[in-house]
Amino acid sequence: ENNTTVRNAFTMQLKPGFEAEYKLRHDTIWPELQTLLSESGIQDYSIFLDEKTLTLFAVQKLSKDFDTNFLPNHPIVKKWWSYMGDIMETNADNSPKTIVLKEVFHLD
Ligand code: RM4
Repeated sequence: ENNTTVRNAFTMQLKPGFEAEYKLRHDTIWPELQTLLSESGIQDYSIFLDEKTLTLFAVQKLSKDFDTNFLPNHPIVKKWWSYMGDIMETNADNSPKTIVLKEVFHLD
């Protein structure tokens, strides 16, 4: 990796039976959310599904000056989280339950 980005990874949890729906909602992600995520400094963002456990594995490449407080407080993100809340394990504020992962290996 170069010195202007950092890697970030975390897991979320999908509810049973919503595998296709989760993919569909991301295939048709709101354009305003996509723009917001990019402009916030997420330069690369993938989500993988473990079909056995329904764990969602998210991995991102973030700008070094990425502000972790910006997205969770943005109205578009809050609206997306409320929209997604019926198919994911969530906290009381509709944000997805996440577990931050520790990097143990990287090969460029
Ligand atoms: C996920 C979840 C994440 C969001 C992505 C785009 O379902 O809501 O928080 O970053 O969508």
